[in-house]
Amino acid sequence: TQRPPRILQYGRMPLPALDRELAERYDVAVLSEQADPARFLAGHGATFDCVVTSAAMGLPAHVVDALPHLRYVSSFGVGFDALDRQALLRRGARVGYTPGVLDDCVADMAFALLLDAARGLSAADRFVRRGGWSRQRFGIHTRASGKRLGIFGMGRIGSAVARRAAGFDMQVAYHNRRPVEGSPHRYLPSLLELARWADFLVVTTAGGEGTRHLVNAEVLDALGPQGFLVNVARGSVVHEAALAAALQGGRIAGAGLDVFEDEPRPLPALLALDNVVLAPHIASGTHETRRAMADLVLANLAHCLATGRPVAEVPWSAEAAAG
Ligand code: 8YV
Repeated sequence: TQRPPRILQYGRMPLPALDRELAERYDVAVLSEQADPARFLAGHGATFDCVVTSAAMGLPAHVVDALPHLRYVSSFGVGFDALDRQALLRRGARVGYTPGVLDDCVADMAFALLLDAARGLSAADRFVRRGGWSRQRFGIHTRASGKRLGIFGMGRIGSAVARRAAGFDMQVAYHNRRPVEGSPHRYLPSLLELARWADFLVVTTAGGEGTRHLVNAEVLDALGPQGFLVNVARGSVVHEAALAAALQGGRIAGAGLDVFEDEPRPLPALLALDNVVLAPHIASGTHETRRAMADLVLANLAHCLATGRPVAEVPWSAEAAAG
């Protein structure tokens, strides 16, 4: 009998069942669980040609550089901003990821955050729990239905957000580097114009250097004191300190955030504010979606080993394009 292929797993997977399934199918070493990961890499790096990681963990250059025979990477997630592009291209490694299967759940979360921020749902929950209801009235909030929804990043996830917006009778416009061919939605040629136009600005663009801090103080001021920001993309797209200042000063009305610049550490100033809803990067975190992502991680891996190519390959050239 043949020995199963050797796999270096960078860390624990976002679905525990996948840890078990990988270990059943392959000869897996989990780097994060080695007593001395750096030493393990130095001693055994040359014995691996396959790595499994996740969008959140990424794959830094120093790890790629310690794997001289690396050929395949299978990453759990649609974002690839944390995988070191230069190092992987230098190696000539084929990189698989999991686009498509999480669009609905991420768009659901965008709407959950949007509605929560607009209607003050999390704040209302805190109010009821601390006994506020018997002492005072809960404040009046903002209508979401019928408003203007600006989508920054009209890719697969942005389109799923736009489909949901139809059910809320919202007008939709978007900004991308380029207009999306065939999109029924209004294109605005700058993010600033989109922010000026929108009541709700939802960020669904890719992360990485190309989009870093594009949502800055100027964009937030354009969104204005009645405007709300929702981010389900990457924390790096939003200047978090500028956002905290805008929320604090009432220069925007509120925000809903699933992602942060330095996860798992949201800027402490955000924690003290009642007009922002915070979630711990859970937009894809449903049984159904994480299962579908895990299946694609396994399929990419198996396909690489059988054919030399993953089923879904990272489009490096489109790095800053909408996810
Ligand atoms: C996951 C994500 O939570 O897909 C992505 O890019 O950020 C999320 O879906 C992440 O991949 C888990 O590591």
